[in-house]
Amino acid sequence: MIVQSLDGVWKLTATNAYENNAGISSGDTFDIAIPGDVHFELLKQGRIEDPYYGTQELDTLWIGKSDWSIERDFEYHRQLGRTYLCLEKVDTTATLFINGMMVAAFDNEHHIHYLDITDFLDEGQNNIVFAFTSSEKIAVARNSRLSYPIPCSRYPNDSANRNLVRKAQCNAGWDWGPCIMTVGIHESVRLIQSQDFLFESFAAVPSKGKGTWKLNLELQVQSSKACSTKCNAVLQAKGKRFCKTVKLDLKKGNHIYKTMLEIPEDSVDLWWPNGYGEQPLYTVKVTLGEEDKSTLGAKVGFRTIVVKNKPTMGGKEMTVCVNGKDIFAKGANWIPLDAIAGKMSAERYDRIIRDAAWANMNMLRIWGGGWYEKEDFYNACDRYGIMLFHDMMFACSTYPADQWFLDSVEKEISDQIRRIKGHSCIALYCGNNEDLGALTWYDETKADLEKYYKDYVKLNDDTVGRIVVKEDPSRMFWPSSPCAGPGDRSDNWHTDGKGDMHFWSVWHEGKDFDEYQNIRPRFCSEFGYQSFPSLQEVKTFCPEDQLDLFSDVMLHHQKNPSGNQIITEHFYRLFLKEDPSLSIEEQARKLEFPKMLYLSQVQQAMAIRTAITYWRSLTPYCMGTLYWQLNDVWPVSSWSSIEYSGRFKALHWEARRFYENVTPLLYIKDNKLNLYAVNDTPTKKKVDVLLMFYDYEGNGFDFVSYKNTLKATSSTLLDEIDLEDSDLDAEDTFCVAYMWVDDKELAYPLMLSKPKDAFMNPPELKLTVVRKYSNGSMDIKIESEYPAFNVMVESPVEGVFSDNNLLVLPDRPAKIRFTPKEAVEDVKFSLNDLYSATH
Ligand code: BMA
Repeated sequence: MIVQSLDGVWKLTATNAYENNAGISSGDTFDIAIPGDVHFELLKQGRIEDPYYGTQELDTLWIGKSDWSIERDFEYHRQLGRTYLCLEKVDTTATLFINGMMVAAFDNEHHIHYLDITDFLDEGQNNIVFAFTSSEKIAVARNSRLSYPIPCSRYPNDSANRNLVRKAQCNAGWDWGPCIMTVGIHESVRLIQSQDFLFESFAAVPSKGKGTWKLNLELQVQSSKACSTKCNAVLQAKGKRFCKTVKLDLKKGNHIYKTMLEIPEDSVDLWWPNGYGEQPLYTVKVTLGEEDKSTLGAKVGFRTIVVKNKPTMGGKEMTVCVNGKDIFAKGANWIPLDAIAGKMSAERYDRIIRDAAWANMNMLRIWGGGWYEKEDFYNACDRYGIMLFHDMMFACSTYPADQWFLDSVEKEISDQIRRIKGHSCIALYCGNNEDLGALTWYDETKADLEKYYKDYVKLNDDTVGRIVVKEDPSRMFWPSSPCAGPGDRSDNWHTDGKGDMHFWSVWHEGKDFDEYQNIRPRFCSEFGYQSFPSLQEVKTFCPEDQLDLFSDVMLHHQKNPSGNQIITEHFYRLFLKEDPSLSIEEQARKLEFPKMLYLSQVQQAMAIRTAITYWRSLTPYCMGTLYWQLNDVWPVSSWSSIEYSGRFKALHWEARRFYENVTPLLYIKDNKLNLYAVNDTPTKKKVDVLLMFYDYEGNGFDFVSYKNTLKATSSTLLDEIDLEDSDLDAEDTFCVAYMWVDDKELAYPLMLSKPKDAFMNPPELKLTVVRKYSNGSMDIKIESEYPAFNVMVESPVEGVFSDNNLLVLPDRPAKIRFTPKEAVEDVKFSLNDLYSATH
């Protein structure tokens, strides 16, 4: 086998440039690095302004409306029988020419191609061209030919009919994302020469036997003729090598060949989700061929994983069970890493997945409006023990059920499942995001629900589901998120007893945070609350004269039309006394901009904490919470807990606390203060808990202590205090639940009234750098005169804090560490706290 990379500098031509203010005309040519995309390249060369800055997204919309070609010349010398062109993530509608001859046409970004191009190649110089037609134009043309409408959800600034082209749906714009209709090839382009066959890929999926592990190997081979060959599989584990050699009789064409390596159970250690143990990964290599050999390798983790969906406790559970242990799924929803594919990198994937694991998450849901992720993403999830709830890439829409579409989807699903199923992190597959619900969203569908439901079933159950199960029967196929289970059309936005829920009544319907306590979900796979980015983040896209919530730029970076209003209106429910003579917008306009940014983040953290605290207290009735959303594709006001730049919002700091494996949970419901202790681990835990009551001067005036042994995977009610009957003065009391478990001390504060009614005092915070290390890190101490809540330390230089969003009590200063990216002499830290932001 001979591999020749075609990566490197190609030539980009604007073959049909749409009207633009970048001075680019049809026929203009540029260099382009492949893998890469047009936006990334033009930005890198300074040909377009940064679409993430100001309102400049609008100035780059023309790129997606234009046609482009990407081409290069290359040397080729035939040495072996056949030559194949290997392609992935060709984005999207394109025709491939080699030496002027048409080879193939593409219109699904999620397809993987191994094209035998031997007969198109010349000895010596060759030319390869990908001629891209605007996906947007194709989508609009397809729409005009439909015999009945196929509606999808639309966003303030979007590309029409995105549901008629198979590319990442959020490229067309979303309620947190810009419209950036990428064009390009996002993975390496390779030519492979081989004698009789091409060993395209293999997947290694472990299954448990009696006292053994079976490593099921599936090899995908394309053969130019019937022949027989040798297959040699080697697994390296704990200093041992396990091998198997079999003879394979290859048939002409594309086929899957199966073989299996069986090893004693104790020759490998188990792979566990984050928080439950280690994530050992073992290397397996498969070699095919004798003289002309091809070897492919993979890393595999040994674990069993099932999703239970049995009728239990009066409904239907959704419980992830790994190695026989039920796991409370803790995490968030994942959207693509960046709106511009060229900006994604292995380092960024590693950092953000590590940051999810740092926050005690063990699961992410790959949301169906993005794409089947890059290998770097799955590898990071395998390494950090982050399980995946994996949607197939359909979201918030109806889709065609015509044969051409079904055929395209069939190849998409089988290509992708074959590619990803070897990853230990994948827990379950799901048909789509909200498409079942979307059937009731549009006038067209409401008018003929049964017709659209039939189409939905044809695509989702009969095509997507069928292929998923055929390609990987080792995982559950969950029909849609949310849903109550196969064939059940319940409204899982509001019905809570079965399957997974998307609970949006607080954000989209404007209910109070208490509303989270009015449902008892079995698994809540989406619920979110927006916040603004931090001031430093805002400054990356907003000029000084636009630092105002209602400026054009800030409004442009808020893609949820009611977003700012929902956030600011809620400030007056929670934090600020209303001025009845003014409207909420007039009041909000008077607030200081930086304070609003901070306050919105504290508010978001409170919302999500309220939900998760209550739902975790329902363990094991509820067995999963995945908030919306972990990350951002560009700097924007959104539901994320990590900003585009990677900086944590208050919510992400809070997530590490509310997702602790063993933790106190404190909440008020129906005017009763509930104290729970939850234990997610598979073993008993001895805990000491102290519930301390303080006034706002900081005096601890009462306490109750508890000693308990918590059962595995359980939630234990330690106390319920009726606030009505107690003599506690809610407005002058907050409490802190302290827990000592293993070597940790945890502290979980709660105010007994709304912050706006609490008698908080100005804390007079004092920050001191108490120690500096040679690597530039510094230890910081924060002291206060009076109790200070949600203290956020910010640094003007880039770096990492060890903790933030802190509770500082007069006799309990906070101590954290800051490690700047590059060593600096002094850092001028700034501080925010709840009192100062609201007075
Ligand atoms: C959910 C998601 C997304 C959306 C989010 C916020 O339901 O599935 O489509 O971004 O709501 O509105």
